[in-house]
Amino acid sequence: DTCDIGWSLYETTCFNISTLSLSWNLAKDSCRSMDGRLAEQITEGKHAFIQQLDVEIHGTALDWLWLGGTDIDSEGNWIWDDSKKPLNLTFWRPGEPNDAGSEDCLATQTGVWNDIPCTAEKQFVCEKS
Ligand code: 2F8
Ligand code: CA
Repeated sequence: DTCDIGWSLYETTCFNISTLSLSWNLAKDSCRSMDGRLAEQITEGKHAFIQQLDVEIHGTALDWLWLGGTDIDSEGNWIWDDSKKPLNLTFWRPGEPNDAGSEDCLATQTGVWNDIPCTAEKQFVCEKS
């Protein structure tokens, strides 16, 4: 198996970390426009792979990266947007998710998750088979 240029293979899935920073909704659209989706159904292995890719690209200049989770439809009920499945395994930083202000979209940084405002403009992780 191989991936397009700029995408990296983990198991049977190709991953890309965007150079653009976009709101969560536009990030979702961007992944879909590439026949992918925001990364979701995160396993231990996928989580570790994304973290490693982030460090390869950004070194220590890390910021939150969008993943495909949201509780925008029902506060506190986190789902993967594309598959509509509930989050199974989670990597919340202690104290998260806290909906501080209003935070309904899932982001990852240095191996932990946080809910942040969906309007924040962040780089994002797309995946495609
Ligand atoms: O203390 C945790 C808290 O820190 C920030 O809010 C002050 C984060 N907000 C953003 O990164 C936009 C919260 O998501 C986080 O819970
Ligand atoms: Ca938060």
